[in-house]
Amino acid sequence: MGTDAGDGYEFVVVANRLPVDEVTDGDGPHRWERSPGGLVSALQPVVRQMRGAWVGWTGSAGEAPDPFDIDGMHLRPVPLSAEDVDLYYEGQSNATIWPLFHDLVEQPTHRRDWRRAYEAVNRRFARAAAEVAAPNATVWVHDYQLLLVPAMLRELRPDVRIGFFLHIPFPPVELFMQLPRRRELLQGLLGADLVGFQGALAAQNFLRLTRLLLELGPKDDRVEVDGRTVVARAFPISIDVAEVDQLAADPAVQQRARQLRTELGGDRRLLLGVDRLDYTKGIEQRLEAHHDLLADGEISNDDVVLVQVATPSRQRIAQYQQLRERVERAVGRTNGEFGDVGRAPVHYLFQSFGRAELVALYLAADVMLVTPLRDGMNLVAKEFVAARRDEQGALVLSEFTGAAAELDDAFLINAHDTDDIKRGILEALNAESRDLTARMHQMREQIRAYDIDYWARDFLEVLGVSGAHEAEQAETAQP
Ligand code: ADQ
Repeated sequence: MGTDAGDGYEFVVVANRLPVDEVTDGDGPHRWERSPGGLVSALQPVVRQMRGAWVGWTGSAGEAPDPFDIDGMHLRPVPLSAEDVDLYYEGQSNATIWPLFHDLVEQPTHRRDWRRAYEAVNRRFARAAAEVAAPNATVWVHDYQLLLVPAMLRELRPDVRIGFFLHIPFPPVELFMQLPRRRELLQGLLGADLVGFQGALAAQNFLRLTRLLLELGPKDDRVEVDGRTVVARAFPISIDVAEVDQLAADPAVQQRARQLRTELGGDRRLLLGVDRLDYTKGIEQRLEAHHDLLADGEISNDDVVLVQVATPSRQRIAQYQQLRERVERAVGRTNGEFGDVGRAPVHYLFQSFGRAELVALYLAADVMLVTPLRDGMNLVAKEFVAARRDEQGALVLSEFTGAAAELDDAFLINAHDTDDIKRGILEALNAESRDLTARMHQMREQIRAYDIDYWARDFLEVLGVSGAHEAEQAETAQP
């Protein structure tokens, strides 16, 4: 495979970001490295086996580099100007659709120029996909930045099979109705043959809207549009369980976990939060619950420490800057009120960590706090479970995550109710080791059976891609 093959590629993934990061070592030339993460490692074997391509943005504004091949994938960069990044990405995607699809946890902004840019950029992605796809190829489009792509692509290339997967929640009907140009968005998705969601409720919301807004007649898990059938179903995403499990078995990682515990105060119980710094993740609610437990005397700084890791995210958007300030104030307040010299109740780390360090933190934790106000799935919860080969550790998990539907042996809480978060934390801290083992055992069975490979295979099989399964098996069998 060189650059764009004359007859195109049989399998094409379309996502806002390409599966690579640009790295520069000192003054040397830049190069591309495959991005870490379950989605990329799940799709790569399929892409490779099926002579596949990936269409997406490099993450840097300006001209796009020429198409290139890496790790058996053909990459087709789509350019975004600085203005596109402002309007399409930070505007319409992350300040309109993101908050609205997360149940208005923050107020969305509606702007005509953002919508226009969103449409123009979606068209650019659809054209790029149309150019690289072979006759009758399969194209798999991802996520809320590209809701219009399926219909645009179908118009350009009626021969291809189109799948779409939404990684975030799909809102209830009455919230979706608030969106300007709501019909176009729905019609955009209906360009696909298969629309996948994280949960069954999301698929139902979507199908109900086709009746309300477009007077179609959805039935069971499908709806007829222009003589075609569109299927809408849940495909709960997962993680590369084996990768996390292997890291957790590594003696160096286990040693690091012990070291972390000692550094944090030896005998203190460790509460852990790991999130992108996003207002959907319920970080403030978690900090408030922890503060109140200290204030009520239910826990003490001598016995319990909270480590909150927050990855910097979308830092140019005002709501994210304000969130960061509020979180830092809350941490300062708790540490000021309840800290001792040399011993803080909260360790706050505004940084991104490598996989091994993350797994060491999961292993060191007594209680993992996952308290989003709304979350499509939440992979951190699944990573924590995958890391706990010792079948110890407790997971406090918000009912408003997709993960709660599968991990119902967690300590489930209502993240909108501080008292309920407090209850969950205390129950988790006071649970007997036998109870924790039973719960963790169940949750580990669940995620081992339904890992990221299962997810990709299931979606592609329903989409009618033969060979996806074999591709993964062949990949696993390789030495
Ligand atoms: P996100 O909102 O980004 O994903 P999540 O599912 O929790 O949320 O995934 C975050 C990932 O980033 C995890 O793999 C985690 O390990 C990593 N991470 C978090 N903090 C980190 C840190 N400080 N350092 C290094 N890595 C860190 C969106 C949706 C989710 C859905 C996923 C996948 O919002 O609901 O689960 O897509 O579909």
